[in-house]
Amino acid sequence: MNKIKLSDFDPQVKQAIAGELKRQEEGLEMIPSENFVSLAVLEALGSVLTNKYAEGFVGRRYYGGNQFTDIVEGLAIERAKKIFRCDHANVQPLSGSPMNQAVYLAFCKPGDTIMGMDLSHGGHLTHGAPVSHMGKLFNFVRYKTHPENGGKIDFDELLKTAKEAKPKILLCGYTSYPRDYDYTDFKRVADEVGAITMADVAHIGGLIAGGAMRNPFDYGFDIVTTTTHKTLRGPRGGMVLSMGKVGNPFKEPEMTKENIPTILDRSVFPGLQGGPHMNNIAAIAVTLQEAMQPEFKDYANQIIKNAKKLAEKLMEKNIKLITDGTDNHMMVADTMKSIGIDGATAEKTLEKAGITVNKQVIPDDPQPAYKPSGIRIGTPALTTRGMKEAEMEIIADWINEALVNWQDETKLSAIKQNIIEMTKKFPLYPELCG
Ligand code: DSN
Repeated sequence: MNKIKLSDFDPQVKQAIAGELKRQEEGLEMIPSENFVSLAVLEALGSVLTNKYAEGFVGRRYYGGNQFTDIVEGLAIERAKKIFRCDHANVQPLSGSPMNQAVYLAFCKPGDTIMGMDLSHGGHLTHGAPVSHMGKLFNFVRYKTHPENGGKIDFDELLKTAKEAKPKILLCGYTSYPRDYDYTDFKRVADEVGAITMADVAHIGGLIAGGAMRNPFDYGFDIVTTTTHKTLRGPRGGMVLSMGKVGNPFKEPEMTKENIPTILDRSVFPGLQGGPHMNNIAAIAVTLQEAMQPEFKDYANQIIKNAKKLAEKLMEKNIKLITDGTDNHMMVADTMKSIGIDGATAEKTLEKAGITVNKQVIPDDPQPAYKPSGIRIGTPALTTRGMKEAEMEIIADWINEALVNWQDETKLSAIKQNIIEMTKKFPLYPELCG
């Protein structure tokens, strides 16, 4: 076995990791789907649990030697159930896409209909974008929002479409939508057409866990999926949460609503995945323990306060935001309309100034996806560093100044220097530096 330290054995990888740590330390991370995990989460992720095969479920594995993996997976499941107030949690999905795929494949046959939000209006690739495998396998019927009307969904229209389409699953959830959903209306429509209700809260899972946004289970939803690495602030992973009776996953259950948890378990394994990543599941257990602490509530609420302040200040500077504001942790800015530059140029410009965002399509974007009209901006990672409204006001100034002066390299470098100074006051991992 190689017993040499990473720095001696593979300095190239060691240096790349050090470079990434410095980049994270010295920049403003404002991609809404990114965050910084704690050292406890990193410790679990880098643990010997990565060595273990654990195909199967707690107490029912296909391999021996799983007494400790059973402990960590059991803890993750119980904590997830408590936080999200549901009957069952499957914590094995490797990330966001497989977690959603596991749900579709559990209840739908090829060609069956699922309704989800249009990609350019905020839906995710796995919500049926035609370029995704899911979009090809199933008949996705996409609904849209009214971005100039506060981003609302017209539920009379949705009901009419649902009656015609007869979806097996009515899915709500988003990846670039700055508003909350009306779960009551979704449930009403789903009940009228006999569809399963599914909410993909990948982005806002941490906001729900911290009580800062509503929990779809409180509105009678059947299934909720969430990633663990966004606002929930854990390792990369996914969870499928559900209501119903948990049965033996090795026995094929009847296709009833009551059996949803067992049907989902079987869909994740052996349906879709093999061995779960147990080091990741241990890190998810730690993440959920963190999410149960009282300070996590403050964190979740502060993310939204920061986003609202940032949105308000950007709009004051005439930066056009889709739906004119935000209810959650993110905003989508139409840089084409506001400054006359596309999202790819805006993303590059901000990167030169030390701010990381991502280019983003806006509803019914006339621009191509690789050069869309906007950018997506979020506050979870900066909130983890301890930044509050006062910092958001300064950052709004820098974002605006950088975008307006996108061709002025001197100005962009000056902003970057200011950002490096600011970030020193909000150290990320002091224990890992120096
Ligand atoms: N890539 C994630 C995001 O940035 O929102 C979704 O998969």
